[in-house]
Amino acid sequence: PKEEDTSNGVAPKLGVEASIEHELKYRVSANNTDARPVKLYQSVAWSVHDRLVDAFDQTQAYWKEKDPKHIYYLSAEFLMGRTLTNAVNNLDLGGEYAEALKKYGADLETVATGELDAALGNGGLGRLAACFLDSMASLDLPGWGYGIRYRYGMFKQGVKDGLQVELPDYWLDNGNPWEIRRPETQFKVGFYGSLEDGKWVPGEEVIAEAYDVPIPGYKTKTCGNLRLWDALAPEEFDLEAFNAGDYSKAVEQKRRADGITAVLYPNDATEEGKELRLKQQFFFVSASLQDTIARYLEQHKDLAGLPDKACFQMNDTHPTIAVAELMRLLIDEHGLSYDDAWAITTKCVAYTNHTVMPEALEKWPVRVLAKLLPRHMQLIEQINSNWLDSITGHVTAKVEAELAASDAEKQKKAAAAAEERKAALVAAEAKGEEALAAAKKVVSEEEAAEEKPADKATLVEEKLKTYSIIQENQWTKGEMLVNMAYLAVVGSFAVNGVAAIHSEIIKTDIFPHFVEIFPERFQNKTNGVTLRRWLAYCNPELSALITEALGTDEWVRDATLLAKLKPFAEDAAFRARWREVKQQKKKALAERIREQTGYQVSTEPMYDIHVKRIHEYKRQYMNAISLIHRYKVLKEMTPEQRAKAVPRVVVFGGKAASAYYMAKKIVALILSIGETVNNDPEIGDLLKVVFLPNYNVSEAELIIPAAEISQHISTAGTEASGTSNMKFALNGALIIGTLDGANIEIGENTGFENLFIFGVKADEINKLREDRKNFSDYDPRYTAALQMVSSGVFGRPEYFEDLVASITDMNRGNDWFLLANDFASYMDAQDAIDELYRDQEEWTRRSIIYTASNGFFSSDRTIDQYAREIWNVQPTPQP
Ligand code: 26M
Repeated sequence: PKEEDTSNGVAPKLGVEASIEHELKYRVSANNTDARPVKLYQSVAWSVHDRLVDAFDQTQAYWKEKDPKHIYYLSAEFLMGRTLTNAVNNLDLGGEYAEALKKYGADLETVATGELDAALGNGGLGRLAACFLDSMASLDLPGWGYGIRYRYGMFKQGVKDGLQVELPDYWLDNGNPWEIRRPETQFKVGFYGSLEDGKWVPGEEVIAEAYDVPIPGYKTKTCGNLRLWDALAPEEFDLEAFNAGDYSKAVEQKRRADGITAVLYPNDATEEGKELRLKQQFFFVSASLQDTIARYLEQHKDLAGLPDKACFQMNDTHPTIAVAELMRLLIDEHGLSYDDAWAITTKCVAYTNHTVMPEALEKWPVRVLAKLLPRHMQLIEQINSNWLDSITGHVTAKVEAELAASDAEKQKKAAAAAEERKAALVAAEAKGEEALAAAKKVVSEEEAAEEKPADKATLVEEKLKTYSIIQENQWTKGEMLVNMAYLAVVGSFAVNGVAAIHSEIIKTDIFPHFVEIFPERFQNKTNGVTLRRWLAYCNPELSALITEALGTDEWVRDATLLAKLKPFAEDAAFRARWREVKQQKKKALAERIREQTGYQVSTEPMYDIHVKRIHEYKRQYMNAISLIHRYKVLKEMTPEQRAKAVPRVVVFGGKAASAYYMAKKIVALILSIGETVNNDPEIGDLLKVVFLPNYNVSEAELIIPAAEISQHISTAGTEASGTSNMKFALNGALIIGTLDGANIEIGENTGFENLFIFGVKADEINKLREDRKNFSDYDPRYTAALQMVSSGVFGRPEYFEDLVASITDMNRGNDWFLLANDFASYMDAQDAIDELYRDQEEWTRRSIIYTASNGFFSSDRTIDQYAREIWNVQPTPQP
């Protein structure tokens, strides 16, 4: 064994080979002969862990000494996936570990599969946070993530009797080598209670205890931190209660604390409004802010300087209670005035919006907030009333301008109406007594109904309500709600969307009145993905080819270098090798499909992939309907025609939130279509429809490199950005998509002629929604396909009845996501795909162009923009 290893500036006591052996014997208690895959994984992981800890300690000590401004990324979700491959390669130890593992007849790739995914997130938002941590460390930016150490992450999806089933995610079962428990870092977090003489006396307290997850940068000495909080009862067994014989009270406290960090809410894009969820949010936010302030005060005596040392980025509204909690800590715990505290808070906090779906925008009932966090509710009221005061002048001027504009108009209208009435009376008088009396009645009714001159004060009051952070529930009159997005905008110095179109939509549709007041606050930061995980490590074969072509692997650090691949698209020999890699990845996916579903799929057909959370707005359902049509067409073909058809393997993956009724039916429909199509001997390899269960980060790493076409077909204006579209493009999969989210910017970078774009545009949606089609006007292919569902071709017609009604019945959904409007152009795009696939040279050429064109979507670029344009945080590498 090598005795010393100095890579990464770190010199662990044992070399790689010796350390694996050591961990295997002493930590995992296995010997070479019974080193089963999981045990081998654990030994390797612990060996890597030690190296990470060295890098971590050195970085954190360096940053403490230099005291640069830090970014704190507050997020209820971090969807990390597996760590081993990423850590080994970021530490640049891939070669050494591969070498050391030969002794066990193992390779890193296989050993890595012994790790369970850390799935502490739902989907796009959580995975984005994980990519950002990788980029922050890789750019040497002083930054920490702050979140929750859920004991159960995203549920495991199974399939039983053609339906999704949810199983618990025991991710910590085999221990977690990637975290370091910090029993010395604990903070009290209070809930409930009352205000006594203005001071909050919590009715319940829990302890937040830190766990640190080191985040190695790519080939840099920097190792960042993800600090996750666990909840403990104040004393695991409250001694007083125990001594007093109140055993059950002590147990109850422990149960309550455990509940806070027990499980991730599996809702992506629907707000549940559960008190426990708010408890989770406050729990991690309070601990994170207390922790930051405590560390700040170790080196500074005056909190006035906090904005020069700390920025809190709120990942969606989930951590928005930070605005109120930072105010409370500054005022109640550190003695600042309200105004000073507000000045500090609004220089420290920034907010990223990730969705425009109304049902996902968090609005907490005042009643719930006031009970759980009475002091915070009081502060929010004060923030709101100061905010409304500050804009009353603006709103009054606006009302006056509107009144003035409409005044002239109104006077003219009123005069004309008076003239008309006069004429009517004259005409009626000529007809006699009876007619005159009737006309007089009409006139007096009209006069009574005539618009009174508007009362300015009332108008101002009405308008002010639209700016208010606290609003009446539009469904449940009388219930007051705190609009968390509004609180976030008012409390932040920067607000951003996550793709160009989305950042415009939030300005025009979600926060237009805040844009009037703070136009400079609104920004765009188009999302990105880490090229380490999503190209270099998940697709080493393609990466090797890229590196060979470019003569350097610098593109892993500097994604703009990928552009240099473009000329290789014209090189037939290179294209052949590119195809060969894709073929290899398709083979691996086919193997996985067989393992997971039992279906045998050929590697010859086009691999068409649609993976993401299941949601009506993402329109997996429209894809399913198109496949029914494809099946029907294939069935109707003669054998000669079939011989010329372009075969496809269509793979779906994605979880439906457990309570999302329609999403679950969409999963069931896809499974049913697969069952029918895949077992139809007439169809054979011409079409396979596969639902791959339990789509997660690790499955994505296998699926994405195998894709030839990927689907991003949300109703225009609904998908904030999408990030898998970027991963697919970088792995050379072509895109079929709508003009939505980051698809647009991918089109701009790749050339729209290289994408299969279809469907209506975002600015046409509102009009189309008002003006819905009649079922009889639908495309006949669409109608026929739905008819097949209703008539039971795929079984269980009653079960699918609601699903069909949701897009055909005015009173039951009314096709809110406009499948009918886009179906024909979607089918045209599908035909164009088939046509292009016949020309494999042109297809491959485009595939290379995709990889070459999309370096922009590296999260390194995104994070660099956040650092410069929002955070004002500087790279601080160790010398
Ligand atoms: C709400 C209530 C309870 C539990 C969870 C939620 C919740 C969780 C996540 C609500 C919304 C959530 O996320 C919205 C989201 O994932 N947005 C996605 O963010 C990505 C990263 O910016 C974008 O790429 C996606 O387009 C966007 O849908």
